[in-house]
This record gives sequence, structure tokens and C-alpha cells, in this order.
Amino acid sequence: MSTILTQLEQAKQNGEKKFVVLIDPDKVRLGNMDKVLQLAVESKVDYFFIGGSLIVNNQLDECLLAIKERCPIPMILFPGNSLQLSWKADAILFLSLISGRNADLLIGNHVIAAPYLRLSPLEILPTGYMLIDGGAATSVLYMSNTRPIPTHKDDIAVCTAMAGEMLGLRLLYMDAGSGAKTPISEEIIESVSGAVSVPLIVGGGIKTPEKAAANVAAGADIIVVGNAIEKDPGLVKEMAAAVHGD
Ligand code: 1GP
Repeated sequence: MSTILTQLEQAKQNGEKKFVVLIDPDKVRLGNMDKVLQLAVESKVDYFFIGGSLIVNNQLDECLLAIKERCPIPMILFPGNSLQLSWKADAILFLSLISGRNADLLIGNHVIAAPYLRLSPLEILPTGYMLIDGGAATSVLYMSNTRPIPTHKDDIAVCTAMAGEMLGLRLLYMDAGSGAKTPISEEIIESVSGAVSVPLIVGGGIKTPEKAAANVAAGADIIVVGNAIEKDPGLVKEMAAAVHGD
């Protein structure tokens, strides 16, 4: 069976785009999950990212189990910190926050998590995580204690992405943060995607299928949407179709 990383690399080679729905275990009501999961399966959502900047309830394991029981879409942990780990997911974005200069988020938390992850069955996805200014004080900015890359500084984003790739990171994730006012511009996506060859994930503040389609046209390989689908689960179908080019 191919790994998720191989699937993403092959999809990029073949020009196939992937659509990810972000599920925040704090926000889902487990009782209401059936509808969202059914829509996700029907719409051919490729993966779920599971995580949030804070998880204040104790629902991570419960949330993963509930999804696994109901649908076959692979679940990838998108941890806000090293407490958000679980063996019940399929893989984990092993995120290094390369746009910031917070040593704990570049390597410190990874050292703490490494022995746990080595024992776990999770597939590890080494990911360079780049925060781009989205015009709002998002949770991730406050929690990470870092400054995002200014939105018009394409050159900084490009050099950061190139350095991440040279360090051996296998995926790059440009994020304007959940609930960003302004999603990442097509210009910066185009500049970064032209400079690296690893799959490029883009998310944060994407509210319309048109913006999702514009991002993939600009070179994003994987689109992540959370908030907009939490608010209107029916949007999942149009978003997935826009990303997949259906
Ligand atoms: C956040 O990229 C994700 O890390 C998704 O953001 O919730 O704004 O869609 P939204």
C-alpha cells in the first residue's frame, strides 16, 4: 500500500490536486458528524487534517475514532503542540515552523515528540510550515509567538521555502491561519510553487470555490479548508470539485 507521502508526490507529478478538510476537535459536535462525513465521502475529500491551535476538551482520540468508524478518508494530525498526538490517526504533519524564529517550534517540540512517534504506527510527514500574514490576529500567531511573512514579500517566502526543501522537508504548508481575513494571494503561491518541487499545501481563510480553484491554478497542490466548511458543510462539494477540476 502506498504511503500518504508517495500519494502526494505522485499526484503532484501527475498534476492531480488534493482537497483537505480541517477538523478542529474542539469545534466538532460528535453527534453532528455523520452529515459532514457523508458529504466528505460523496465529494471525494482526499484527507482530513485534525487539529487546532488549542485543544481544550478531551476529544482528540474520541474524534479520531468517531471518524474512523464512519468513513475511510485518511486522517492526518495537524498538531498545534506536542500534546496533540494520538496513535489513532494515520499520519502526522511533523511541522517545523520555518517562517518563525521560535526554536521550540523549529526543533524543540520535535525532540520531545520523537520517541513517542518512533513507537507509534503514524506515518511521519516532514513539513515546512510557513505562516503568511492574513490580516488577522489568528490563534496560531499568538500561540506560536512568531511573526508571519508579510503578504507582499514574495522573495522572503520563496527563500524560506527553498531553504526548507534544501533541509530535506518533504512538504511545504503555506498558511494564513485559520479564519484569516485575507487568504494567501495567487502571486505568492505562484512564486513559491515555481521555486520548489515538493508538494505545496495552501490554507487559511479560503471561503469560496473560486479562490480554491485560483490557488490550484497558481500552483498549490493541496488545498485546506476549515472554517468555511464548519459554517456551511454543504460547501464541501463545490470546494472539492473546484480543487479536483471536476
Ligand atoms: C488553518 O489552513 C487552515 O490552518 C484552514 O484555515 O479554517 O480559515 O479554512 P480556515
